[in-house]
Amino acid sequence: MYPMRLASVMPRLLLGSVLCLPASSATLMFSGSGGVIPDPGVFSSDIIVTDLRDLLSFGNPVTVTLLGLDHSWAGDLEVTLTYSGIGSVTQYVFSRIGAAGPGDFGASANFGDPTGRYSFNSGFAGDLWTVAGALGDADLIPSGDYWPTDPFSPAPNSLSSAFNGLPAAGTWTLTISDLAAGETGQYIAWDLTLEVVDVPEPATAPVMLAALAAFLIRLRILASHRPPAPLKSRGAGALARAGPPGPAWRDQGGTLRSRRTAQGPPHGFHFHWWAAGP
Ligand SMILES: [Ca+2]
Repeated sequence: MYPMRLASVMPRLLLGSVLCLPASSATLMFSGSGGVIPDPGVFSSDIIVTDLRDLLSFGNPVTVTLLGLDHSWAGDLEVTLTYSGIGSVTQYVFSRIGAAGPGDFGASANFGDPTGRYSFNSGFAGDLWTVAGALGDADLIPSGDYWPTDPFSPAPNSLSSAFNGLPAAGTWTLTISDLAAGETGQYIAWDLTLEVVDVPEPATAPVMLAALAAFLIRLRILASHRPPAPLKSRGAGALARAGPPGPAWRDQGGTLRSRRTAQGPPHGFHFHWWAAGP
């Protein structure tokens, strides 16, 4: 029937509506475990992501947050994030803050702000090297939003964009190394925040436009099919005298009805239904 045909193409109509929307993102947050950082030595923690969406292909979709980080010499530490899925990518979160080169012990300030939240994204405005460099060896680096850095440089690095376009699914590993004996620390946990594609990006527009064209063609074909003419009814007595409404009308069957008349009790008669066209 005509209404059912229209219903069958409604999902394609909705697909056409999606075409008009710009790309949008969704935020995923995951937590990994913490622990005591060996002195010297390496502590690592994995987060397994199974979400099937991809990271944004633009901007800075990756943020790392260290929770409860407490260490008595900031310049001892090196932190990296590694993605293992389709290939493997490793980026520095920070490394030996304040150290100008190998053998430099770096900033002596402490991690250990009571609020315990140090967050890193390449788009953040906080300069950890400048903040730590202005503090003494008994001072606490304040929690905050800082940009990530490579070894021996205070400049922002590409931690947050190096994974752009990759599938979120995979193993994300945080590695914290204490590179100098003496002065120790630990952290409680870490958070991984990922911005992923939530609807098709503009890059997929050609494919989606082809689907829209196919939908419009199908809609035009359906529009050329006029809906069936309404059924007409005629009593059996009238049929006996006049027949169907026309030569192209088909008998759709009859039903038994009853009618009360002024001359006597109710009596039954057949009611036939007719449809126009073949
Ligand atoms: Ca140490």
